Amino acid sequence: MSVVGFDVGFLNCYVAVARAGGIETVANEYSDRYNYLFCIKHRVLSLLISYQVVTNCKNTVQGFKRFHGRAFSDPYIQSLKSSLVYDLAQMPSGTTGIKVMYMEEEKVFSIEQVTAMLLTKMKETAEHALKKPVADCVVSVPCYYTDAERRSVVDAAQIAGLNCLRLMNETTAVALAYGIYKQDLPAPEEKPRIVVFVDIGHSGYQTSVCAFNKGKLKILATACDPELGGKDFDEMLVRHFCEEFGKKYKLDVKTKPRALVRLYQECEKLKKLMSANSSDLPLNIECFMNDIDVSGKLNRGQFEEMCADVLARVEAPLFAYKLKKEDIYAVEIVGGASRIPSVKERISKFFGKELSTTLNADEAVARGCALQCAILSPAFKVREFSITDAVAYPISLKWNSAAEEGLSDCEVFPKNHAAPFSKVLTFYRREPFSLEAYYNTPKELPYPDPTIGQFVIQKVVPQASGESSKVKVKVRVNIHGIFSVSSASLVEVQKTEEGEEPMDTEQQATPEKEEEKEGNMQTDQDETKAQGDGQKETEEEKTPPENEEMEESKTEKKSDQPPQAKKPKVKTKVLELPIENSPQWELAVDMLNLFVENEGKMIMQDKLEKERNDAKNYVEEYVYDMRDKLHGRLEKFVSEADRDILSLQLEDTENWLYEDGEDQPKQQYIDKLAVLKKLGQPIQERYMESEERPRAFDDMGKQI
Ligand code: ATP
Ligand code: K
Ligand code: MG
Repeated sequence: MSVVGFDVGFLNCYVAVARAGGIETVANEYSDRYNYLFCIKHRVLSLLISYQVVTNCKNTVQGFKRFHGRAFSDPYIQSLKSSLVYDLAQMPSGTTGIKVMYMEEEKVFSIEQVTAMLLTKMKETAEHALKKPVADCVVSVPCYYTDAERRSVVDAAQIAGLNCLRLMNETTAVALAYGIYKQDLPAPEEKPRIVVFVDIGHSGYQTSVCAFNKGKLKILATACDPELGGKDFDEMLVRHFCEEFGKKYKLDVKTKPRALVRLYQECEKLKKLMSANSSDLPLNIECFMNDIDVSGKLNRGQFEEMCADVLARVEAPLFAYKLKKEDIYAVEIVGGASRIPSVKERISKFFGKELSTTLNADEAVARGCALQCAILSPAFKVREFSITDAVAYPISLKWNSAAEEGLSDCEVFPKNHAAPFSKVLTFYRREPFSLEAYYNTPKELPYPDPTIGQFVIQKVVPQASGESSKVKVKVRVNIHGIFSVSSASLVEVQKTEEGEEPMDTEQQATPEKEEEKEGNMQTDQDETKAQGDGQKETEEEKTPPENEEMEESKTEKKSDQPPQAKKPKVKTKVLELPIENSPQWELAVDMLNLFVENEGKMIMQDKLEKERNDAKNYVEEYVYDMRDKLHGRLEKFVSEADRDILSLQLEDTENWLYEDGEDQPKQQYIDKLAVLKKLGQPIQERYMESEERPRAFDDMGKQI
């Protein structure tokens, strides 16, 4: 059982693990920071330093977080295509893929595969820290992610061999990291403590209003701008310097991808410097384009002026909240771009409150995810804490109405409805029928397609009497925030002998129900009680629908009405109905399996590549080490002639490493090393022997 949280950011990723001492974020092998840039060339997915990004930019993928669950033809994808340094391609299913060179072959990887590659790397980082295999985890997603985006990330986790216990909304993760250690939260029956959480990262801006009581948190509302983040400030700076360098040096930066990548990097650095400094700051790039060195300068005042339009968008989503200043206990802000002074100012002014920055702005999401994983893991003891999230966009169902001719629809989950949550709807049908789920506020969606999916309720048959059957359909938003039609059942009425006690007591037939409107939501079944304990939630899913129970409670109410005996006794039987689920952009099972298999192969290949690289490094290390020592402590133990031979060999090998030997199979390096060692080993042995001799003598002395 592993307890791991992954913050899959647009630019920066963080891994948090639970250890005996509590939750901690762990660094990858290259740096204390994660970066989303990675190179697929050999898939030794390394954290790349700037020049590598520039020199291998076509194979260096980044910023693909928003490609999940989208058609290649999606206007968002199409509009981004020209500004990306790597190529995109259409998958056979119509979704988005990324075209790169892998093992010297051109390959198109689906977005799920690319995110899986990243998760594989993050998984290795966690395994390295925990010194054991990792499977169970919680993965973060922006709270504005739609159904298709979420399903795509769940698939990516599966491809990476992870068991994602929950996709956690980023601000909810932050809320958990904030609340779980607080000792002074109001008692359950008291007025909750209201805290606003803001996460402004590189690509997106998310805010949520959260109510805390002892042992629980409930997200009351969310408001976001999926297109506002640090990148927009970079964009303004890049635009500014492109213009300036155009005038000053007659350079058309936009025509040279490599130059543009460098300019983005330098502008991001400048932006960060400006957060701490309001005076003039320089921007210098050597050999920028056509061998020209460029330079410019900027101060915070000028920066804020050129970013006025971007800054104006900070308040916009917040107007959705009808909060009074005195109701808010704190406004806690995280995310890299929350460090921009003018961003902070705007938010602070809007709420009329000083901002609170008690959490680590970079690590809070990953920590929250690890905490949620710990709560869901039966193997880990943590304080009970229940988490209720909110539905991001209102979800409706529509269907062909049997009675009314034409389409009927009904909103099943309004915006900000509690999640996870299940509801039961009742239909009266003689034959199979289909439901279409969709987001009913397409304008609010950061996504062009409001369709969630088609769900066909199969094997519906009329009653023996020829009447329509009562069909109960359970719809739910699950722990990942994903909508589904989770079960359907048909209530078969079987008349029994009058006066006979029904054996498997279901409920009394209630003729007046036939008049009920189709799609009537009969009972809400609150799943939030099951929160805070993953086991319970999973068990609940396995048991048959709670229809009987809920019906029974209805029958109980009816029993208040006296003349019950006059009704004929009836027996009913509940039949489970199969459902054909076709969520939008769903990854077909055979494709998913193929991707899982391919990821496994690539992991094996990574291992081979790592061994190959290690073998190469050993040669390199040996060359440098021996060269130093031949003129140092080994000097006395080698004849001049032998030393010259070995020196020449070392030099040849070094040259070879930089030329033909740069990219060779592992065995070549092993052989090279063997040749060198054949010459070097005897020298080292003579040296060791002379070192050991006096010490052996010493030891003997001690024994006496
Ligand atoms: P997202 O949440 O959108 O998926 P992310 O989680 O990768 O993205 P963060 O790591 O929270 O994003 O933030 C990265 C952004 O914050 C970058 O645009 C970075 O330039 C910016 N940033 C980091 N530090 C500072 C700073 N000191 N001043 C200004 N901006 C900063
Ligand atoms: K992050
Ligand atoms: Mg983030």
